[in-house]
Amino acid sequence: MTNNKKLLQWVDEVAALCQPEYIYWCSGTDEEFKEMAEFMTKKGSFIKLNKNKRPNSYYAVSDPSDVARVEDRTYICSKRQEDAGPTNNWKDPEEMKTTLRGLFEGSMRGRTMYVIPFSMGPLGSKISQLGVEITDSPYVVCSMKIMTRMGSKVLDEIGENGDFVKCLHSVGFPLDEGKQDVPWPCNRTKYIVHFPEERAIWSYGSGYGGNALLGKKCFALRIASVMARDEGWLAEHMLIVGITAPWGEKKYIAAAFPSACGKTNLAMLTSTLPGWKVECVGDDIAWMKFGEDGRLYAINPENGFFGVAPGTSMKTNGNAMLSMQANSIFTNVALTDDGDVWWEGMTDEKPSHLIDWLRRSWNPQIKRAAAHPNARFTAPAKQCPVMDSEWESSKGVPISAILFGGRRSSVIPLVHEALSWNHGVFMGSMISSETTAAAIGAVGQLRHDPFAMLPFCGYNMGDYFNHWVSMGQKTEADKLPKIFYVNWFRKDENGHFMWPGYGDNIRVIKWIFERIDNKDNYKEISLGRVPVQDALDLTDLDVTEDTMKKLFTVTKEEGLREVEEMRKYYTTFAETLPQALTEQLSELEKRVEKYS
Ligand code: O2Y
Ligand code: MN
Repeated sequence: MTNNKKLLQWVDEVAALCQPEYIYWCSGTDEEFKEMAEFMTKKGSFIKLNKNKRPNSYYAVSDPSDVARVEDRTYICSKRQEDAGPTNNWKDPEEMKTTLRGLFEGSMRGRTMYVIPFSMGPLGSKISQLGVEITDSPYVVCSMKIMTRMGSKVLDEIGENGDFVKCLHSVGFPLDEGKQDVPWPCNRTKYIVHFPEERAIWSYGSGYGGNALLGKKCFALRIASVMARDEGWLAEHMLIVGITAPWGEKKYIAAAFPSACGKTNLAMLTSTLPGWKVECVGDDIAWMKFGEDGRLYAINPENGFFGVAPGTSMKTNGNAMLSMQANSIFTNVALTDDGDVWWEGMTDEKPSHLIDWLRRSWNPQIKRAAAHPNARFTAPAKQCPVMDSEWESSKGVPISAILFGGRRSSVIPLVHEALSWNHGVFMGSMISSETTAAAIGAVGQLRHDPFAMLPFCGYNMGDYFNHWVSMGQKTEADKLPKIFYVNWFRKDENGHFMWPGYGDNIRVIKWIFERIDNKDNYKEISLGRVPVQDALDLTDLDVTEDTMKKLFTVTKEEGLREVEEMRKYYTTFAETLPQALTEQLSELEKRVEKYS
């Protein structure tokens, strides 16, 4: 237990408001996970998977209305509306608290209230941060055990006087007299609310992923981005990997892609170039601080992966498949007749019979998908066969390059390098991606997603751009990571992808590795620096010279259209847009004229 007065008082306050039947302080042990999972199994919320196929692993399906993050119900309740900015939903914090108190009042009746102390990042690291999630969902407890370092050891770290981020969560389904529980309790009313000045999160009505596992998007991105702005560091939606060259030299890179652009695949890439190796530090979030040597050091604040299952296979991401062989939770995938899981894309041949995510009998003649497109696996990071030896380093890993990218079928080259830090910040602000079936809404529409942070920035995006510009002034230019923009998704005139992607992306990373060392193997085009002919290692790759040329072609019309689109988008940020970015836009326009 704890003597921390602030924590004890908060737990009392929440209990008085939510009126649970019991209060349980989570110890974070493996035994506790098993007991909790058995309890969920008895209740009908979990199905235990075949232990010979997936030991200590469980299957859950959500309510069909609770399947993804709810961006339109996500709020940044800073005191001033301008601090939330034009891209976030905002409400006055006091008004919002009144609404939320009304919803949370009695919301845990008949349930157990779990207190989960957790650390984002390795315990004891100066870059890590501590939080406590109070929840009425045992599914959240089991998932937080995988996704964070949690339990008694974190209470010790918080100590008698330590601070922590308050994360309050309720599924909003009280078990009043006579009311029957359901396998996936939730509420049609949903609120995912952040109070950045108070460093607090209140989440109501959803039990799913980013809405409920509050350490992830809510804390590690929305609240942490505010902490990072205030304290001079970066909390980013980025994977982190270590790249080892055949001669043994290693460099670390971080990369930001919007959701559904293959971040987990890049984080665990199996190289097709002999001697080149990729190892994983993290697949979704990076916290980066300057070290004493003036370089940026990154940690992965998470302890597990919450990855999209559909499309993941031994061919596309064998390391992810191996990470989830045991001790994992699967949500909204399909169940096989022998007690294992399956999803679209897992195998070439579909099983002859399944129970789909809506608990209906399924066979391959049925046209609808057996797994939900946003179905997830939750797996411990330490089970990934290619975790980097430094992935839990307290100091973090030194970052030599930052990659931005999106899903663009035209215009954006396979890779281009920024001409300066500010040009790199401009490239981050320029990220846009074509939507896929994994998200609600029309497919193939271009959505701006600056720094892949649009749904995750806890403050005004214009101020966020300023923060990035200011980070470039905190150290010497040659100590800053070099910045690149990649696009694996360019299509030809017949709509076919021109670049093979997956393991072959190492060829692009090899060029980036060489550019970090200032190898003179580039030329300048309008958008930035691209590889000169033959600088990309295409050994044993079946891509024609013509295709390679097309992968780097940006016509004058395309360039000018991009400039116009950015000029229009930038008006969103009005006077908060840094002058440095307006200048970068003018420079780009001049280069489009010059190079076309
Ligand atoms: O739909 C959700 O709740 C999950 S979203 C998610 C999960 C893991 C990593 N990234 C994301 C994302 O949307 O970027
Ligand atoms: Mn993500």
